[in-house]
Amino acid sequence: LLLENALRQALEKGEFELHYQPQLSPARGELLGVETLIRWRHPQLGLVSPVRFIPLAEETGLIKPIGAWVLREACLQIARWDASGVHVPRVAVNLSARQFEQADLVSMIDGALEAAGIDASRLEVELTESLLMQKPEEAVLVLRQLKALGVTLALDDFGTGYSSLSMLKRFPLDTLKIDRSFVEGLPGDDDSVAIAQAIVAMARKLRYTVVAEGVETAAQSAFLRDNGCNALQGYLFSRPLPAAELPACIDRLA
Ligand code: G
Ligand code: G
Ligand code: MN
Ligand code: NA
Repeated sequence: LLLENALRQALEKGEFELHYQPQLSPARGELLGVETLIRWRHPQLGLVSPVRFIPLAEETGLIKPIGAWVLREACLQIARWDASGVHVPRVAVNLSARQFEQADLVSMIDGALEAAGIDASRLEVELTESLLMQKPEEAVLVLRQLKALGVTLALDDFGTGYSSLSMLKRFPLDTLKIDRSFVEGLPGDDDSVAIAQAIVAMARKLRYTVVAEGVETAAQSAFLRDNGCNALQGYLFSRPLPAAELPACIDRLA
């Protein structure tokens, strides 16, 4: 209860902040987008990771107002970057299962885009396999509505669920994010190489945009570039950064 109240107050007091991690084109290091990752700036504890509060936010339902804040803030940030001449083509936002059950999710997202005055194509939502498989029939309907808005849909942590391949036929997705557990062993580990090559080849054939997560070394980056990944994300390029630090990071990477 204590922590639940603390979370609720954190939202009221504006203690959450968004960090943004660049996604780059493999060949030219051009910025293709950023993934939004929430943090809690706690007055005593400092910066608190979402792994420490998102589960509780989900249990208590607070993920709904927090998630709505994330979507509004991410859309507003894109508009702020536009206004200051910083070109960030797209922002990706993680959704959790509880948010996905919200009857007003689609209108909430539409409202966030509207309030920021940005085109829906600037927003990508990241979903996980387990989220989609909870109520697959309902999920398909929600995804269709989001696509009708013009938002793009990414499948996060691809390959780690129980039904990765059936997801592809079932849901209207645009982007597959290869989980970092498959990137970790590249390029030295033969099994990792086989899995990564097979995922990228299949995904490209099915016309998905393929994003590799957790890219930490130049050798991983070169391998993923040579094997046809569309975008790379990871500590090699940048950690998730506060909005104010992104312009300098873009300049450094260019
Ligand atoms: O950046 P990082 O280690 O801290 O993120 C940890 C986890 O928290 C990741 O699985 C990420 O998807 C999740 N996460 C980060 N931001 C959000 C958010 O805004 N909403 C939800 N639902 N999950 C988030
Ligand atoms: O679950 P999701 O894929 O949304 O979460 C992404 C998580 O991965 C975040 O916690 C983010 O901070 C973290 N992350 C981003 N880049 C790297 C990386 O290169 N290596 C590792 N180990 N984690 C990363
Ligand atoms: Mn993600
Ligand atoms: Na992921």
